Order: sequence, then C-alpha cells, then structure tokens
Amino acid sequence: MSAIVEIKVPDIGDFDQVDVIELLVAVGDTITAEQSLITVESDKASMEIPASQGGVVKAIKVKVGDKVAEGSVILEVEAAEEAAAAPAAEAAPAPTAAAPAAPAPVSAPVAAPTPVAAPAPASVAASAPARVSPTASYAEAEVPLRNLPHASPSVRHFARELGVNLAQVTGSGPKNRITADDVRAYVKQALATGGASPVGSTLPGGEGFSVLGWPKVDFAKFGEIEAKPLSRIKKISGANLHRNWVMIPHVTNNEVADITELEALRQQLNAENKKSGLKVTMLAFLIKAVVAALKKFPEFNASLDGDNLVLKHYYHIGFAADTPNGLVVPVIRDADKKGVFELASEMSELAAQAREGKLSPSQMQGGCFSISSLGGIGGTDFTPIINAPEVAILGVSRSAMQPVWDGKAFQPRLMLPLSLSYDHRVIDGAAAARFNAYLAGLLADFRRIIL
Ligand code: CAO
Repeated sequence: MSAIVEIKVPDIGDFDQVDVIELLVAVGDTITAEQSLITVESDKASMEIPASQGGVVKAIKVKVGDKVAEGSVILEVEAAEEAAAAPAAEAAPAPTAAAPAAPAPVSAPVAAPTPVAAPAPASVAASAPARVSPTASYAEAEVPLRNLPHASPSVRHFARELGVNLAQVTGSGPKNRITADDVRAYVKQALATGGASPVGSTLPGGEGFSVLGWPKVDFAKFGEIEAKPLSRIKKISGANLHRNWVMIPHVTNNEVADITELEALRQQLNAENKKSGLKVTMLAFLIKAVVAALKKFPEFNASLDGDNLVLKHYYHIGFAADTPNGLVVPVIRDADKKGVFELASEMSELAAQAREGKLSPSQMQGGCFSISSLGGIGGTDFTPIINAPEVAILGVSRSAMQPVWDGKAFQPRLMLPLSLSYDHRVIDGAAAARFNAYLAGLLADFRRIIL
C-alpha cells in the first residue's frame, strides 16, 4: 500500500510571504528526497525548496505567482510503502544526503524540509521532531541584492555551467529577472560576435577582468581517484565565500594579546564551576571584548548599502563552527546583554546544534560581526574571509607562551594571535589597527571592559 503525503514549505527564515516564481516538477514525476520542487523569491533573495521525501507527484497545490509561507502545502506525493512507514527522521533527508537531483541553490540559503506535518495517513511524518538542515553559513539572504543580477538558483546554476557572468546578461522576465532563455540568447550572441566577453569574471559596475577557465584535467590518467559530491553546506558556503572574497577588498591586521591573566581567570572560573559542567573557553571572553570594541568603533558594527553605511545599534555576534558537513556561522543575539557564562552556555548549545545539523536559518541570520576561532586546533595567523554584509571578522589562532620584553627582562607571557580582516571600502587601516589594539588591551586587562 502507498500513502499520500503533503509536502510543505519548511522554515525559510525571516520571510513571511514569498512568491512562487518557478515550478520545478510536474504531476506524474517521480521525485527523490532533497530534489528541488519550487523556486520562491522574496524582495531580497530567491531559493529553491527541496522535497522532504520521494514519491510520485499526485497533485501540485501552488502555481507561479502564488504567495507561500512556512507550512503552505506545495504538493502531494504518493510515497512508496516503506517511505511512508519509515520514521519521519529518516524521511527528512539529512544534510549529508546525496547530491540533490536538481541543482543546489547558490543564491540563497535553503532550509531543507522539516518533516511533513500532514493529516492522516501522513501522521507518521507529523510525529517527527522538527528538524531543519543547516543552511548557508554565510547569510546570503541578508545581502542586499540590489547590485546583483536577479535570477533563480536554477538559472544561476545554468549560467555557471556555461561560464556566463550574469552581471552581463539583461533580464527579460518580470522585474528584469534573468531567465534561462536570456542566458541562452547571451551565449548565442557571444558566439556570434567571437566570444568577446561572456566567459570570465566581471564585477558588477567595475571595469572587469578576465580569468582563464578552470583547468579540466583527467586525474584518472595519473592515478587512482574517487569523486565525492560536495555537501549542500559546502556548495552554498563556497559560493558565498567566493563572492565575498572577490567583491570585498580584504585587508588583515594582525595583533597579539597578552592573555596571561585572563587565562588564569578562565581556569579559576572553570575550576570553581566544575560541578556545573559548563566550561568557559576563550571564545566567550572574546565575544564580550569584541562587543566592547564594536561600541567604541561603531563603523565595525555596520553594513554597506549602496552609498550608505548602515550602523547597527544591536550586537549580534556570529561564530564560525566546524561541522562534519562544513562551516556554519550561528549567531548569538544581543551579546551585549549577556555575561560570559551565558555566552559560553549559548555558544556550546549552538555549536552542538550546528554539528547535529539542527540549526534553523534564523539562528544564522542577523549577525553584525563574526569570530572565527581556530585556537582549539592550532595555527599562528590566518586571513578570515568577511561574512558579507558584515564589514569585519576576527580570526583567532592558538595562544602560546612567548618571551615578552618588559623593559628590563624577557617575561614568559601567554600570547593570543588576533587576525582582523576588514572591508577597506568602509574601514581604514589605521582604524583597524586601533580596533585590534583596543581589543588586545581589553583581553590583557579584562577589567577595562567595565570602563
Ligand atoms: N588558544 C589555545 N587554546 C584554545 C584556544 C586558543 N585561542 N581556543 C580554544 N582553546 C582550547 C580550549 O580551551 C579547549 O581546551 P580544553 O579542552 O583543554 O579545555 C580546546 O581548545 C577546544 O576548544 P573548543 O574548540 O572546543 O572551544 P572553542 O570555544 O574555542 O570553540 C567552536 C568552539 C565551535 C568555535 C570550535 O569548536 C570550532 O568549531 N572551531 C572551528 C572554527 C572554524 O572552522 N573556523 C574557520 C573558518 S574559515 O574562516
């Protein structure tokens, strides 16, 4: 026997109502879990909604132009008996599931589906725990797309396959949206005119530059190989990291903070709180100190919006978390209103959720400034990539005992490397050096936080 199951719009972050701009499946299609079903678009971003489970499409409940929100029914599928009877946690694909049949979205975060909450006979699925896959670690949905080409994820994917820079394509769809036909027409015209410009990279509004195509190498010629599909998170964060690296003029300022006393305090606090099981790591202190530095240097707590700098009066701090599926950046809200213990506890909870793939999109949005700490692993310095639309990010490496000259003799001091990458369009080098030196001063004498 088989059951009819409704597939609904999952948690899509802060979007209340989004427009359906594309149907990617038809009645009668056999779909697989994670296959993209529809493309939706808000005024900020477009995203594809994937299927929470496979089956045969029996009815489509939306059409192009409809508005949908979390919980709206997209379609009904006839699930195979095993799929319908399987525990819902299995029905909702894990983020590590095989590459989706439809192209992975690159222009926006996509929430993988929550398990279907449907009337009987789909009540099996309805009993499933809410489970949302991690989405883009870099909060694309919040990037003002005003200067970016307007196109659905599948059109972007199509353009990427052809090496077409969408910034150079004129859209003929509603609101000048670029369609697949526009991309085809562009390629045809480019071929007809000798392929002058379409392939390569040109920054929107800039003079542009051409780059060689990606080398195509038959690696198998040189030895045994194995091809492993990138995870959904890797694909999304990769596209975001690429854009941020190419579009933001990054400069990194390196500083070292003397954390000898702070480390002693941290160890003392952890010894006193052993029973609670809550461990405070250096990162919790760093968040506190970063908030104080953001208050002193407000242009670091800002985003570029065209010719305006949007200064934020709230302090939501993101921290990069390494997960089996890739990098995600959960955000601690209102970090200025929280103490070190509360920050440590929230961070450990968010990091655990990140590793289990249970973060919701809203837990990764709204960040003002990010910290990427590799201190638990190693390294002496690195260049973190700014998490647009933020304007700076702090990279933290491993602290080490070093001989520090005190004017009379070398003293053994615990030194913490701080690498501050900043958007040079917004922040001058001197301001960055001041911010980093101020931060190092706070960490060297944490009492200064209260001043
Ligand atoms: N120097 C020396 N030791 C450090 C340190 C530092 N800067 N930072 C942390 N440590 C120590 C901790 O004290 C802890 O030691 P003990 O186990 O002896 O107590 C150990 O390293 C492990 O810490 P942690 O990594 O569990 O905790 P954290 O709060 O430092 O970091 C988290 C939490 C989630 C940020 C981290 O686990 C993580 O995922 N880091 C990777 C982030 C990343 O991938 N960044 C790169 C992004 S690309 O730009």
